[in-house]
Amino acid sequence: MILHHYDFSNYSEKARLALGYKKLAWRSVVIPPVAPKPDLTPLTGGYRRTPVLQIGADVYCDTALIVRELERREPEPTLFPPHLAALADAIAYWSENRLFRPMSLYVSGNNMDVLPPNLQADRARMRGLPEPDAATMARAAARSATHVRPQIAAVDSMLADGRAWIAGDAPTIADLAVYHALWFITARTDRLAHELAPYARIRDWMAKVRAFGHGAPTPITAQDAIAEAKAGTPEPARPSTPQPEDPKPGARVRIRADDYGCDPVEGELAFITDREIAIRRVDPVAGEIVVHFPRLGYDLRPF
Ligand SMILES: N[C@@H](CCC(=O)N[C@@H](CS)C(=O)NCC(=O)O)C(=O)O
Repeated sequence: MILHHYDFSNYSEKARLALGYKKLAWRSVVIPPVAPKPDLTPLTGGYRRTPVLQIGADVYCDTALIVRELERREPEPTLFPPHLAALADAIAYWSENRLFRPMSLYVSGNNMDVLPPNLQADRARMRGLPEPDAATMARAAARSATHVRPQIAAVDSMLADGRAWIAGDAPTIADLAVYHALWFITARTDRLAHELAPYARIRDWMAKVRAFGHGAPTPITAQDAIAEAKAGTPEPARPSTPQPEDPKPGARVRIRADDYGCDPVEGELAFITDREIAIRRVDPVAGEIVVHFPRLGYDLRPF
């Protein structure tokens, strides 16, 4: 397994913790935090977000699918215990789609001096927005603080009944999804550590999640990762369970994220299920690759 990631990426932290929870060995390629990513996009066909999991000539985009793929290959210990999995998915959705955006604006606005200088311009471009100046960033940070604090309090109330983990009596994907949003507060500096100071329960729970560790990474170069893809053969297509409106396997399709970082990936539909969309493409540099996406959060069209 090869994870393409970078240190201060919170979604990468989610994937690293999933690898740690399952005690997996993996190879690590550190990618740039901003576009262009010339050593990543030959593998993904254009997807530029972080992280990406590569296993030979199969490439898994988005942590929603990356963690499911880890689970498929290494079911134990599980992050989807059947009695908690549906609730855990809903909590993860809330954390990543409601809590994290204001968190990101609040934290970034307070750490502009330690972030890469071209980061804000890149993120604005990624969202189709004009580049913000420092005063705009500071105002957005202040507004966002007011949305972050009640949601930190909501996390505290999730733990208030004495449960060990966010969704109940066992670790789930919700622990990783809530953790990475809160990890971001102090990932770069301790300036906002005071936001967690009143919450001993949250801090104790975060220490338990942190203790999952990151598994056993070994560094490799992006060139080695591309060479491995080129030398490999994608896994055979799994059975498809298309819905009536879906394109059929074999169709030419285009897929893109439906929220931000919407660079399209084009190819031939390899298989499609309720959870996963796999697209086969032949890259001039990396050869034949199957790129996998979660269904939810992605827009798939015939092309
Ligand atoms: N839904 C995606 C979101 C990934 C995401 O937004 N990652 C951030 C970094 S933490 C990103 O891609 N930023 C732009 C970049 O790294 O190029 C996932 O779960 O993987």
